Amino acid sequence: MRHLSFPKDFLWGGGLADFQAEGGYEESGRGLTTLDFVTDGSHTEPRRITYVMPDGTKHVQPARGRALPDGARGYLDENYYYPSLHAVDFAFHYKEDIRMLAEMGSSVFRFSICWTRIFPRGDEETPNEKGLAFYESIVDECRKYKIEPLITICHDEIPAYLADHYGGWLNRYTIDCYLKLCRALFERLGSRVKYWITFNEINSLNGYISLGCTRYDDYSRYVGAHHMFIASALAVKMCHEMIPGSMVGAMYASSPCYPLTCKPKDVFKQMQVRRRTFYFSDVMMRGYYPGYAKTILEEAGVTIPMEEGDEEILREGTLDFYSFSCYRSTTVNENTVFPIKGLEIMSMDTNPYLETTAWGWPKDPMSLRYVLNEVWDRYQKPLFIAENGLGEIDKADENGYVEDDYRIEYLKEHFKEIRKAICLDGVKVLGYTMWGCIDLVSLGTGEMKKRYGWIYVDMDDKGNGSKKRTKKKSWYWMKEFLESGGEILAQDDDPLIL
Ligand code: BGP
Repeated sequence: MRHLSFPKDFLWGGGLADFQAEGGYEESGRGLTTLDFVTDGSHTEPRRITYVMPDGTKHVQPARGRALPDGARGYLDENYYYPSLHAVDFAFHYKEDIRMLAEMGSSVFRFSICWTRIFPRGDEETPNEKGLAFYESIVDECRKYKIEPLITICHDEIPAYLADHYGGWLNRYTIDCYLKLCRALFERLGSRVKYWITFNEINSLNGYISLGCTRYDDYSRYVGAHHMFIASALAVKMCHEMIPGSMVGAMYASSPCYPLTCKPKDVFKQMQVRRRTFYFSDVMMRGYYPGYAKTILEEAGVTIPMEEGDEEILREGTLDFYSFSCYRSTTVNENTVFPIKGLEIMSMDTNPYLETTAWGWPKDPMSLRYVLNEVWDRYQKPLFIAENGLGEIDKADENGYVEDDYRIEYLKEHFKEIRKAICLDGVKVLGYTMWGCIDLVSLGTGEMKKRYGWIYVDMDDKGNGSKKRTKKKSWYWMKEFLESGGEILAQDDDPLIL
C-alpha cells in the first residue's frame, strides 16, 4: 500500500468574510455597503433588501434573483434586523480569535476587506487611516503566530455610494475605484502579505448586492464581469510590481456538477453548465475569452463593451492560482435551464447516492478531488481550496461546548480526498481554509444557526448573546490532526490507494 502524506508546506487554516464576521459598524467610521441593507432570513424565508425610491417611498423585496426599480437606493429601516452591521463582532474579538486559530496549529487565515472601511464612499482620493490600521493590525496578529494572511480584496459587496451614484460594476469608473483600494492595500500590507484574491465567487455575482446595479439579468452579469476581469488583471499587474513574489488568484464557486444519467444529452448539458463557471476562470487564468463565450453571449443577447487595450490588459494580467469554494455537488440533465443569471447552478435534481445537510446541500467528499483534478487539468496552475466546510445546527451545552462529531467526519472525508488529489493525481494544492472557522452569519440565509466553525460563538439569529467564543470538539480534533501532520487520517479505506 502506498503511504499518502500532505506536503510539509501545505497551508491549513480557516476563513471568513468581513460582512459576516466583523461588525463594529458605528465605531469604525466605515461607509455602508450594499450588503448592509440585507435583512436576516432563514432556510424557508428569503433574505430581503430594503430600499428607498427618489420620491421617498420605502420598499422591501427578496434580496436576490430580482432587479430593483430604476433609481432605488439601499436604505436601513428601523423595523428590520441587518446582520452585517454587527455580525459576530470579529472587529472586537480578532486578537482572541486569531490566537485560538494559532493554538490549533493554523498556518493560514483568510479574511476579506470591507471596502468602505478604507474608502467609505468608494470614490475618495485618500484612504481612511483607521480602516488601514485595522487590517494592518489583523495582519500583524497573524504574523505574530507565523500565520500566512490570505486576503480577499472584494467579497460579494460594493460601497453603497458607488452603487447608488455610479451604477457599480456596470460603470468602468468602478475599476479606478477598485484599483485605488488595491494600491492602498498593497502599499500598507504588501511587505507582510503574499497571497491575494481579487474577487470572491466572481462567477456567482449579479444585481445590487454584488455588482451595485439595479439590473439583474444577463447583461448586468456579463458586462459587470468584464469590468471586474479588467480590474482583476490590472490588480494582478500592480500587485506583482509592488510586491515581488506575491501570488494573486481569484475565487470561483466551483462545486462540480454531474450528469444525471449517461444519456449523451445529459452528459453534454453537464459540459455546457460547467462552462458557465469556466467562462469566468478561462478569461482570468488564460487571458482571453474562450471560443464558446461567443455562443453564451449571443444566446444572452449581450455584447461585451470591449475597449481598445482591454485584450492586452487581460493577456498581461493572468492569475497565479485558482482558488475556489466547493461544499457539495449538483446534478444536471438535458432539460436543465440556465435560470441562473448570476447564481452558480445549484441542484437541479436530487442525487440519490448522497445524503444532505439540514440545509439540503448534498455531502460529497469526492467532489473535492473531482474539482481539484478538473481545474488542474485545465490550467496547470496551483489551486487553493478557499472554502469548504459543513454548515449545521450545533447544540452547545451550558458552557458553549459543542460535540460536533458530524463536522469531524465531514472534514476527515474531505481531507482524504484532498490528499488523494495531491498524492495520487499529482495536483498542486497550496492550502485549505475551512469556511466560517469562527461561527458567523450565513450569507445565503442570514441565520446564525447555520454554523460552520471550529469555534462556537454565543449569538442567535437576531444578534442576541454574549458573543463568547468556545472551542468545539472539532477544534480539538483539528489540533490533533495538524500536530500529526495529517497522519491521523486512515490510509486504507479506498481501493485506489492499494
Ligand atoms: C459562499 C460565500 C461565503 C459563504 C459560503 C457559505 O458562497 O463566499 O461568504 O457564506 O458561501 O454559504 P452560506 O453562508 O449561505 O451557508
